Amino acid sequence: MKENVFKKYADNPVVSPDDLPGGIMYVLNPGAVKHNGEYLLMMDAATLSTPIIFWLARSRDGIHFTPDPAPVENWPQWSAGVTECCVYDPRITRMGDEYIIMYASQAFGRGVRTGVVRTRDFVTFERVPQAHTDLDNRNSVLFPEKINGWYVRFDRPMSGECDPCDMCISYSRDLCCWENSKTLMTPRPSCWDSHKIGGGAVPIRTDQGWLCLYHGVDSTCNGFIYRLGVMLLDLEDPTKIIGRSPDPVLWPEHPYEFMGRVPNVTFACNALLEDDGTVKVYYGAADTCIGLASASLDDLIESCFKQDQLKKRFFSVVK
Ligand code: BMA
Repeated sequence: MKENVFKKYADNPVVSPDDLPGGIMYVLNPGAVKHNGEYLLMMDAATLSTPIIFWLARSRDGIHFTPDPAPVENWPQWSAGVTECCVYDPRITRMGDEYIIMYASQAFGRGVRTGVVRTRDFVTFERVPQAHTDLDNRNSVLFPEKINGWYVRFDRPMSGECDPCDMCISYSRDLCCWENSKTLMTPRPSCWDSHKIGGGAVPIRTDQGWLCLYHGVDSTCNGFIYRLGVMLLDLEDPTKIIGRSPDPVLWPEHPYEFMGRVPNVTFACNALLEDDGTVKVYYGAADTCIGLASASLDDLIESCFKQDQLKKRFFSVVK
């Protein structure tokens, strides 16, 4: 192993709390898109005493970002008496000329659920009502196209914050009502993704299948470690796993990833494919700042087919 599929930008982090005004202490886990010739990050941001809000940052070169002077305004409230008190981990999917944002939405005394909001310009936002309560479900990531007439998303039903979780896939005709939920993948015993797993970036269409980055959590006696893995899913039937990397492709290895609000965390909500075949990821590091890492699409696809010889020899549990 020890072979870094993703190369991290040498001057990471690319966004730090000090870049934002107003006592922001933590900035993390952005959704990312290219919009109007700019790289746009929609970041989680929090002070010591306020819950997480969304904050935009923009860049012409994908490296040097300027945060907006103020957080996102005009974020639509839930109807039906649900008051959102905390929002986080936005995944932004472009469909046609609009963006659909799926994110974790926490309401006073009502747990966490997936919120769905659409925008064309990141100035005005419109909520897509969810047909049922869909409580205790987050890490939702919408595929960038309908498959056989269905919207498709990853999601991750959960019980407690620290409990083991599987990664699921669900379908919808209208983005409101989600059905036909199936377990897509489970944690692998004795591996880096042994405790819980969940969606990461919006899937990228390749000629070999949907390339998907996901997060895997390992539980140690000193806490969790969050790493990123990659898998390929069938283009026509994304419940079919074509390949899953035995090793993580990105993991905490630098002080800014080890130290912060939550140590040992690398967590991604985006993956941007460039014209030259490079995949850029803006990832949350230690729940405190944002790093940039790049990999070639070909290397990521190859990782999905790799066999881990050592594990194959010693552990029968690894698929
Ligand atoms: C997950 C999410 C992320 C966070 C990560 C590590 O469960 O809540 O927002 O980055 O934990 O703390």
